[in-house]
Amino acid sequence: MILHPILGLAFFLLILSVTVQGAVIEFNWTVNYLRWAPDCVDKLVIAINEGFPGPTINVTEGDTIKVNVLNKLPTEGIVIHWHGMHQKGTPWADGTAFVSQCPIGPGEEFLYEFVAARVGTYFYHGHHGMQRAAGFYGALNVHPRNRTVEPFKYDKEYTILLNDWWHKSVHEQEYNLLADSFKWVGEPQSLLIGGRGAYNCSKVPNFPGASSDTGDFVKCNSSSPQCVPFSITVDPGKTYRLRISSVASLAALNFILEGHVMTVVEVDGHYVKPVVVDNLDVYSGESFSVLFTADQDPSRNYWAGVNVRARLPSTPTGVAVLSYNPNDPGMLPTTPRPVSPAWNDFALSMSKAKQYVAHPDFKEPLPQKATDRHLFLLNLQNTWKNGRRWSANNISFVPTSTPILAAYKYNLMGEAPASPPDSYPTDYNISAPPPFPEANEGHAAYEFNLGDVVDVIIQNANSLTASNSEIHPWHLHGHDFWLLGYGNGKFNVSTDYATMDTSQAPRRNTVPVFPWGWTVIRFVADNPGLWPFHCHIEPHLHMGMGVIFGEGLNQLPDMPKRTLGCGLTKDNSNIGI
Ligand SMILES: *[C@@H]1O[C@H](CO)[C@@H](O)[C@H](O)[C@H]1NC(C)=O
Ligand SMILES: *[C@@H]1O[C@H](CO)[C@@H](O)[C@H](O)[C@H]1NC(C)=O
Ligand SMILES: *[C@@H]1O[C@H](CO)[C@@H](O)[C@H](O)[C@H]1NC(C)=O
Ligand SMILES: *[C@@H]1O[C@H](CO)[C@@H](O)[C@H](O)[C@H]1NC(C)=O
Ligand SMILES: *[C@@H]1O[C@H](CO)[C@@H](O)[C@H](O)[C@H]1NC(C)=O
Ligand SMILES: *[C@@H]1O[C@H](CO)[C@@H](O)[C@H](O)[C@H]1NC(C)=O
Ligand SMILES: *[C@@H]1O[C@H](CO)[C@@H](O)[C@H](O)[C@H]1NC(C)=O
Ligand SMILES: *[C@@H]1O[C@H](CO)[C@@H](O)[C@H](O)[C@H]1NC(C)=O
Ligand SMILES: [Cu+2]
Repeated sequence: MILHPILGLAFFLLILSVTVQGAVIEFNWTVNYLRWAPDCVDKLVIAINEGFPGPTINVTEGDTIKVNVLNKLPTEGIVIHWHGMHQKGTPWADGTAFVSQCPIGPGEEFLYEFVAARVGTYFYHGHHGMQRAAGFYGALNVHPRNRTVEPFKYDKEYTILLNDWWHKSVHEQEYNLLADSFKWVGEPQSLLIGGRGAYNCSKVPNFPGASSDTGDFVKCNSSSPQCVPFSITVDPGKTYRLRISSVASLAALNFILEGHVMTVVEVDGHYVKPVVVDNLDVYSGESFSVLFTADQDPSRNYWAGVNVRARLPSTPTGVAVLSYNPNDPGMLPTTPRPVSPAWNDFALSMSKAKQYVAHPDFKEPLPQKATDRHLFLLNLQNTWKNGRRWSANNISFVPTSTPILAAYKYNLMGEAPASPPDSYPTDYNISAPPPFPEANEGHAAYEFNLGDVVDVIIQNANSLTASNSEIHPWHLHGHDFWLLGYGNGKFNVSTDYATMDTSQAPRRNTVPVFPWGWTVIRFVADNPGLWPFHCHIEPHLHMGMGVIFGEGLNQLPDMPKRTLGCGLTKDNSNIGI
């Protein structure tokens, strides 16, 4: 076709404008409980459109995502957080209960509408109480308009979510964690790949002759089609992209493809300098793309496996099948299940995490200096009456019944709350349990002006248990930050900046802090809104391990009325409508 030059130009501009605007992709979701047996044990899961895990969303960068959510849970409110989406101009659509909106009540509908601005591997999940741990999650892939711009090639892709799984109800877990008689959730019963695991039914009490009279009847059926291992089918010689995210409630996971090396090419939606690995640490909240080539003996199948690291594991390896056998794709390998590196080799954990740096062709310039402030956030485990909490700078986050975004937008915070502290006592000994372990409760935001460049130093410390410190993956809403570095011990501003090579700083939305160590991130406060920054471990967040960053507080966009109606926003005169 030969186009008239001017018409041709018009045609080109038309295409360009379509490209920039993107399409509107609409979904209608009904959220309800579903009896399901992800690991062969029958349980109630929070399902979307009667499916578990929730549907994978595939859109193209620049598309507008519209999700109509109908909450059919009989007695609970819900919200959906779009993990990794920046929500620029739509902070109300971030999907955090009592931060960005009122929960969607039983029987109510809600419309999320936002732009999937950046390419990458993401996911979505419930962000009210611990509903994510009840199975309320799914994958969200944002594809490039033109695949040839990606710095790698592959033939086909699979998307898999990794998760840990408990048989105890999430309500009981939530209650136990905050009760005066604190009770920990313990280690997971199973690990799921693609929503599937396999509990050993012989371990279920009284099975198979169990009766419900004792009240602890558990139905476990190892032949249930719901717990057939996920299968990744391959053609010999082809290259595959696996999009992997961890929606784990607690566990730090390690992913392995038996007999195959993987090349990590994307972390949290950003291309990284390719790294070849034998196994992959995946912390809750992180997303990776890895490439692998089906270059092994095609006469048999291989395991994909996932193990717990960073806590003494007591959960069997979760498995999927890497299948070269199109006739019987589920045929289980006869080889031993994959083994991961020692759970407590934290030096290895840190060196693995340090491997991921920005891809040289996709580096985004790092603001050279923090212009606003250095925020030192001390991770602390605290006592609370007879119970337990976690805190950041000694404040344990407790939301109120008024969404914080609305509270700032409509001046409902009441008496100006004391700003949370920027630091912690300089003589604090991070190697010893807190000498005065009480914390204070709070929900005030750290306030930033638009354009501020902020460095956050997340400082890990000993928990209440002697000689114990845990990994915490911290996730920032509304942004990607630059990851400046990791280190051991107490961060020293005058000496430790020099130890960090920031020339290839990757951008991320989630980053771990290692035991007794520190992690430094930098971000630009360029997104008017109220953005949680929190540990992605569900029980830790539930116990208060998070803060709120408030940006451009005098330029907050209007919130649709449907996000309001709880707490002080029940009174229309408060919000001027
Ligand atoms: C969603 O539901 C509305 C109202 O019933 C309907 O008009 C629309 O076509 C549906 N969209 C999709 C994608 O199913
Ligand atoms: C995609 O990008 C490649 C390389 O940049 C270019 O040659 C090709 O024309 C592009 N395709 C489209 C449909 O824009
Ligand atoms: C989305 O893409 C994944 C591969 O990454 C694929 O498995 C899935 O079927 C796709 N889902 C839809 C609804 O297109
Ligand atoms: C399952 O549990 C039973 C009872 O504890 C044990 O004898 C058996 O070896 C277990 N099977 C596997 C595959 O671990
Ligand atoms: C276990 O599941 C299989 C497959 O759905 C079914 O045929 C069988 O009846 C189930 N067993 C029990 C005890 O429910
Ligand atoms: C910090 O605590 C550790 C562990 O209790 C102890 O060995 C060390 O001496 C303490 N350091 C200081 C400076 O008090
Ligand atoms: C935390 O606050 C409590 C109660 O106000 C206080 O006793 C304790 O010293 C504080 N700890 C730190 C590390 O600031
Ligand atoms: C930081 O390191 C410098 C140089 O070694 C030292 O003088 C200073 O005391 C250290 N500061 C802290 C808070 O440890
Ligand atoms: Cu944590």
